[in-house]
Amino acid sequence: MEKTDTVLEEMLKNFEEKINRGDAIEPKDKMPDGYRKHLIRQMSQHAHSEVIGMQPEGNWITRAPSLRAKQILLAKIQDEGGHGLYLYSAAETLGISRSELINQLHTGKAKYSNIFNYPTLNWADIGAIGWLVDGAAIVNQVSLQRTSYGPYSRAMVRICKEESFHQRQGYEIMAKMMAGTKEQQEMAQDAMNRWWWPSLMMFGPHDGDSPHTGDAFKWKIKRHSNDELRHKFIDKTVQQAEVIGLTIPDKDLKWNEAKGHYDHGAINWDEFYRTINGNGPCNRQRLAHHIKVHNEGAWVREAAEAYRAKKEKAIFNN
Ligand code: BYC
Repeated sequence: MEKTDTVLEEMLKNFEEKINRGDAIEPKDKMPDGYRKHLIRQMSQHAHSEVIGMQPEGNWITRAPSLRAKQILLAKIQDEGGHGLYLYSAAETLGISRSELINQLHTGKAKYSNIFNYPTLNWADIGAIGWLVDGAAIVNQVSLQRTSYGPYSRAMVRICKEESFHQRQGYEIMAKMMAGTKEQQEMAQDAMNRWWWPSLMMFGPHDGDSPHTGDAFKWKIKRHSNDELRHKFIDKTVQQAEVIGLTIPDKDLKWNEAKGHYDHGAINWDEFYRTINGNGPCNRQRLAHHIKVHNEGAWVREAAEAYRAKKEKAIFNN
């Protein structure tokens, strides 16, 4: 018994030394259960967000205003599916199966980003998603490139390369609309008004109200706090909005010289918690669609598994 405790203490010491040196933790390394669970929660929610995030954009593939816009949107949505797959694979290295991860999504145990529970009402919303939502995601994901878990950090490097193209795709749509007719300008501003506040919520609750931040910093899973990243996003986005003539829908937005960033108005946290707890405008629709498509795709998974089993048998019988 005493020996087991000593072995456990030694394992924890090795883990903490690695974290403190800034070394990556790899799947075969010993890690505390809390670290493993924290990562499964965050990485699976990240993967679910990428895949559920395909739905609001997919709504506009058949109605894109030109062939060029349609090709670009298709490529972007396909990228999001790919990001989900890297992230599910990275989460699986922590010892949880893909089917369990999906089950947690379907039963409401695992969350996905608040932002994908809002509807895409018109083409300007596709611009707002690319510019604001991918813009917010990049700020968060650039920081996560230095997260302590190797497979997550490497997935982020790859994902960030694609996200910056997504952000430019959205900004281009908004810039074009702002250079267009009065109606187009109004559509762009209306989309901005609807997506701005939910985009700020993507960074999670304020630092003092964020229960997971303490452990996340201790284990170097997070490198910047929710508020630090939110400010970074606001500072760069305000300038981009000015360039194309959009107004940020926040009368309290003001440059704070002493702090070196913009102060912003109050975020509606009731709306945030309502949404992440399943009662946003589109939660039920998003989940029902995922469950339906997942069930319809069962035969593909069964066929792939049968093929794998046949191959394995052929290899081991020879
Ligand atoms: N939405 O203690 P906190 C994309 C939850 S997709 C929902 O601060 P943490 C794209 C949080 O989970 C990119 N829930 O947590 C795709 C926790 O609840 P639980 C998506 C949220 O983990 C398609 C509770 O609130 N990016 O780019 O330290 C098309 C307390 O929060 C949210 C990621 O997933 C939220 N926004 O920090 C276009 C980034 N915020 O789990 C674009 C990876 C908080 O105890 N994730 N909650 O039930 C992270 O970096 C961190 O998990 C967060 C939250 C910053 C989001």
